[in-house]
Amino acid sequence: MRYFFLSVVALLGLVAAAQPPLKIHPTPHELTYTGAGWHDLTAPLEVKAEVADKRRINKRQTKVPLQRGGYYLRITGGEAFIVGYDEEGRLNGLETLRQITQNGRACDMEIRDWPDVPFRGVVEGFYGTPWTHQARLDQFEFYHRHKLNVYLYGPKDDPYHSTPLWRQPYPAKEAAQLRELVEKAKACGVNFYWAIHPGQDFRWTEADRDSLLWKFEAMYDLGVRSFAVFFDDIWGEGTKAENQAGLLNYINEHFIHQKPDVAPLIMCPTEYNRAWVNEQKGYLRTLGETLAEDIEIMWTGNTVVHCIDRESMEWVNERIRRKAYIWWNFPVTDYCRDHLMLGPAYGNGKDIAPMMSGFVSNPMEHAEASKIALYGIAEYTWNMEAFEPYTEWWDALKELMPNHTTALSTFARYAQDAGPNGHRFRRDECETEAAFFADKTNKLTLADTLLYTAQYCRELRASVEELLACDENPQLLRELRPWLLQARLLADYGLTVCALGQELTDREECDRVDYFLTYYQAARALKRQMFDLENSDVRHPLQPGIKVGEKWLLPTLDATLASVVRCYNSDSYLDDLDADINIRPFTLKSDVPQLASQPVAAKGNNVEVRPALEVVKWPAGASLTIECLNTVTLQGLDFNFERCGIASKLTLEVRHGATWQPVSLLHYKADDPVVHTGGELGGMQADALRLTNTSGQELEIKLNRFAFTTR
Ligand code: LOG
Repeated sequence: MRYFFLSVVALLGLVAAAQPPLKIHPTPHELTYTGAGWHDLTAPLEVKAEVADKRRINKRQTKVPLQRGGYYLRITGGEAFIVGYDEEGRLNGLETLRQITQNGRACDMEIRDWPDVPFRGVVEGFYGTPWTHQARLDQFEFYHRHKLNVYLYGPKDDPYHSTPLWRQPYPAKEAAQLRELVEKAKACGVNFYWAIHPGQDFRWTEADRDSLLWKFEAMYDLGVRSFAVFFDDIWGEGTKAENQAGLLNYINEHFIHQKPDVAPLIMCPTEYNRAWVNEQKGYLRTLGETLAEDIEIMWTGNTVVHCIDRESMEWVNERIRRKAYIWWNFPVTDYCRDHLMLGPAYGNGKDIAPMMSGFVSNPMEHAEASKIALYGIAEYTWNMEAFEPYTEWWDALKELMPNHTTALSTFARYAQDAGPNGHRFRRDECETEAAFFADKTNKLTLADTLLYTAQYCRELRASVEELLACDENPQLLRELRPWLLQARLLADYGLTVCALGQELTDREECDRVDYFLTYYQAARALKRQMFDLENSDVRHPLQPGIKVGEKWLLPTLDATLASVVRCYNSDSYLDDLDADINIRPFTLKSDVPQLASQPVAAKGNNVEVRPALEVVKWPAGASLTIECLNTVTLQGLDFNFERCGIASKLTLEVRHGATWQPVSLLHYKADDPVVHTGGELGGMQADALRLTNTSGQELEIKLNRFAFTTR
């Protein structure tokens, strides 16, 4: 009898062990199994879900964590009991229960759970095409499933959020959509914040103050109950700390506090990162001292795009006299639109939860693809200790494409980095392979390199084919498509480079036709196709190109090709082939630090420097130079630095041969910031162009556009 009993227990244990480990996302803080194992649910659990009575927590509720969003969940037999510390906690508990039972199974257990950071979510705060209405509705469901509770609406390119139309009401269609969004967010347990960005043309007058309040009232009527004011990326009058604080305190007192159901105000300062802080001016300290205590202050870290650690939190919190509300500029790609950021959300300190009041991520304009990072961010902000970036990353890919996860992961490993960019924010690409190749002690021979890279390229090629033809998650595939096409060419290029190398190593032994030159031409042709794709209509109009594998695979292949070609050249008396087959028609050089790594792109006859989004400080005497690979004939040139009257402060010169020749600059109208060139430019031959700040003073500009056309 006893033996029988033991074996039943052992069997039950086995059954329990045979179950896949339970994955609840984000990972709960405390989970205890109290029963023998998992069992099929023959009937739905009987669920009782309540909110704790905070004045007198009753006996059944004693285990609820006393924290915003916290909940206690118990499953016993056919019953589930949930108590939330608040309504949010109750919803969180219900979501956990849904995840536990989603496969029609249950197990007796007890969970005590709460978020590490009270406010977690997303700030739609990027430049470029705002998310669609449908994408936003869908995001809120995703946030609900991942216990994210904040969404800040602040797309820079919504004219009613920013200049020029922030004073105007939304047209009927947009208003109706916003109303629907607010309702949907509420149903999903997400606080919908509506942000205004008035600082570009704000006049510190009562009239403008009232316009702002009036707009908030109008948004309140649409259902909005949470508000924010953003003062980022502006200059001049609008940036004064005293004025900003005065205005916000006024709004706080006369609007926020007047409504019984409105959340605390959030503001984004002008000096929103440490690199821009001018200690003498004391902007941050003034905000810290004068801004009402209950107004939250956003912060992006040590630079615009940066990971956050303890030291940087201490630094800012001391100045603003409150816990910073983190605006993390990841996975946003508006400053590197030719790249995707599909990698894990690694890099932030795991010991800083108590030092922040909120943490929101600024995503890519690709809403579906952004979920890869958001998945990890949800985990990080809920349970920092348990956060494993690569595990969450895999789980995210699996949620997005359950049937093609491996293919998606292979592609995503080459689409993680931002490429060279003004913010100098870089991410890993194929970290294990890259480290293996970089480790000199591995003594990789050319044959090894060819063997490994051919393998990687085959895998990439196969993954891309699988993704291009699959019908899972069409929205994601629409977003990824230009980069998938580029990855296919990259993989083909890699395989061609490997064939070329193989040809070289085989040469001596065989007497068959030598295909070296054929493969060499094929490699060039693939480079040409990659270049053409970047300049084709597949790309987004604002995108300077379409880049994948740019950090590790492509340079590795280029280096392999170069060494193979040099080797061929050295023992061949027939040819002297070019070892660098990259097509770089224009390159940019600058001693303006913020512009030094700004890319320049050519599409047909149009050449354009990638816009920089933030305010650029251009030192006196510093220049921006564009070198042309081949001499070009200029047709026209214009630029917009968002500064009226700036033409007289800059000098444009064109070089042909050894001499620099000046070109006149002018505005067509006094109130139009666009700078045009004089008639002499058309027809000029150029090897290089140079624009210099000859005003004798530092200039603050916005690189909205710098473009020229050739004949
Ligand atoms: C903007 C933001 C933009 C981001 C990344 C903040 C506070 N403001 O440089 O709209 O998406 O950087 O490019 C910003 O980050 N300006």
